[in-house]
Amino acid sequence: MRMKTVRLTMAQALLRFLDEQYVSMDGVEMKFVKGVMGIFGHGNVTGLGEALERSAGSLAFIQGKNEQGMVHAAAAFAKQKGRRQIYACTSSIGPGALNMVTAAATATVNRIPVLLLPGDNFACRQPDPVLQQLEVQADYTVSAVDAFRPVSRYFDRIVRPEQLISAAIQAMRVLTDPADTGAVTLALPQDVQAEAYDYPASFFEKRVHVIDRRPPSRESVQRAAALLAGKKRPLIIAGGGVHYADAARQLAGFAEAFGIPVAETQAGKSALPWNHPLNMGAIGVTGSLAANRLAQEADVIIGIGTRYSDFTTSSKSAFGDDVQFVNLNVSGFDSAKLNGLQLTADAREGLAALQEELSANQYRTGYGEAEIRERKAEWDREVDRLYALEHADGLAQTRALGVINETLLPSDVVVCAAGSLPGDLHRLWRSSEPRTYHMEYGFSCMGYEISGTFGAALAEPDRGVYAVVGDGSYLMLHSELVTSLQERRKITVLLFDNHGFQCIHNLQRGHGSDGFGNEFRYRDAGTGRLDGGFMPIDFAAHAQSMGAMAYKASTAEELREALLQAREETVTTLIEIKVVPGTNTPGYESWWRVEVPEVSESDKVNASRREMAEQIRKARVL
Ligand SMILES: Cc1ncc(C[n+]2csc(CCOP(=O)(O)OP(=O)(O)O)c2C)c(N)n1
Ligand SMILES: [Mg+2]
Repeated sequence: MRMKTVRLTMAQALLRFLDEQYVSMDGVEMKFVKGVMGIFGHGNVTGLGEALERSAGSLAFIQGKNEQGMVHAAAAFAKQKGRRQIYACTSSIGPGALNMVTAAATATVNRIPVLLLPGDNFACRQPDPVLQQLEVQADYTVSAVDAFRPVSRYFDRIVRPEQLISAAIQAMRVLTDPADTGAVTLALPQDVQAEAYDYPASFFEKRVHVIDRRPPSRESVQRAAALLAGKKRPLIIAGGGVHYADAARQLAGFAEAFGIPVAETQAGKSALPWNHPLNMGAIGVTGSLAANRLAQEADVIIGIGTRYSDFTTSSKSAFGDDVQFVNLNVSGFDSAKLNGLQLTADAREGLAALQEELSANQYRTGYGEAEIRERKAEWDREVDRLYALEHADGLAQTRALGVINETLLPSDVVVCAAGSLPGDLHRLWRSSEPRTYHMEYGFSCMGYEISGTFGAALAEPDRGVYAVVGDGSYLMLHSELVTSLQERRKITVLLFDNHGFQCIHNLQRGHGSDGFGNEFRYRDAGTGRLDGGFMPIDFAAHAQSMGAMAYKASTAEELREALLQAREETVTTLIEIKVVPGTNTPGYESWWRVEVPEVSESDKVNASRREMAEQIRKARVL
């Protein structure tokens, strides 16, 4: 009997395959690929472009405006969907492809699935060099697309149409793997996209990929419980894995069962509501005083679904000398960090098993009756103070955030990534529901904010979705704002205008500099440097010129009013918020290692170097 086949081009076959992929988690099935985002060029328009035009099945097409922004949007969509649905992204060759690399890395660092389909040079080589071909003279097998290798969890180049079969199946394996997911790149040479093949019909049958909940081993649970048995001051650090495993409720139950305080990373924030009695708030460089002090005093840290970035560990200075770590993580790579006891498992499964074991052992912490309550109350008062802060020169950033927090609905989603706002939001934002705090802080990639907000809005048609973005990030990449208008998918952009890259300006001045090259000032004719007056940039007019609604606010009252108006708007809306530079939150007993010169003409730099050396002595290396 002859195998049934379907004659399609490689690009047509790829789309037909993608349209038949489903995931299932806890018995709930979901279509995996929602659609394709793309920008066409000669490297994909007649291949994948033709397939999208004529045979995309149920896959939606969204036109990107900048390849980086488009991939950020796709990643944010997947993140907001709990990694259970994606958009694929197609680009041309050369610059179009390379524009996706930064966003590919952002997705991979954050463990978010995105499928990238960059066009590639002709496999047949007949027209070489095709327009935009990188001619690598020493190794002709290398093309621009090889730049995706280090930022991809899976990379493949389809130089014959039948290679698609194994590549597509491997791509799906990685995209749906809870531990190993990230960017998956299938490089598609222009000629091969258009080449036909008799694909087996079974390749296009519906496939359901089960996202397994990896259970912990009996032995590792017992060892973790034994380690915890003698510990009196445990602290839980909740990371993004809590959200991806839908383990927020399990986490609350676990913490409550034993009275263990919880601190949240950027990715873990909103796992517990802000006013949960055991939620001590943010941990690390951008942490709260309550969480950072408890971390210093902890005898054991229970890390759940965290990568332990330097921002979480305050460059490994957040903890006391004798602390031990129990690391519950679905990724063995992460559970091995900080010399911890490795409890490699799904967060929900691991928490359930550990809770059972600790209950059987009648585990108790040594925290005093009122201790946790008082520390939390002290921090809440500090947030209240910063939310109410009045400033002689105008609106303080922390006050603006207070107004926004009080005015937004509890179900609204805030999206942010870089600048001073992630630190302020981590410390101050009061989230009431899981997944309403969408922070990209694995790569902290400027440009994610507006693109990501558009992607999150695609995933959340029934909620308000807000970009919280600095003027610097806005200037760097705002192109998908136009796509949000095109798709009639409203986003609200809260643009904080503080005249520059102010978090870096702060960082610089905190390490011996007088300030250099970070503010949006004119070049001064006298000094020859960028220390003239601030540049007046009308962000509201800029957004309006693209078709958005726009408001301006420079007082708390104007901001509240603008937010209420913006809520009523049906199209993408920007609020330009003028804040006083440098009115972001300070650090709370934390340290971030930034390397200061060993020799300098400046006494301030030399003093900063000595301080750094002192801090390094106190930090752990392991
Ligand atoms: C793509 C990218 N380039 C550079 C940086 C380094 N960086 C981090 S924050 C920042 C300045 C951000 O300025 P703005 O968005 O205005 O925020 P502010 O700090 O003023 O609140 C820079 C340059 C980065 N994170 N991402
Ligand atoms: Mg700024």
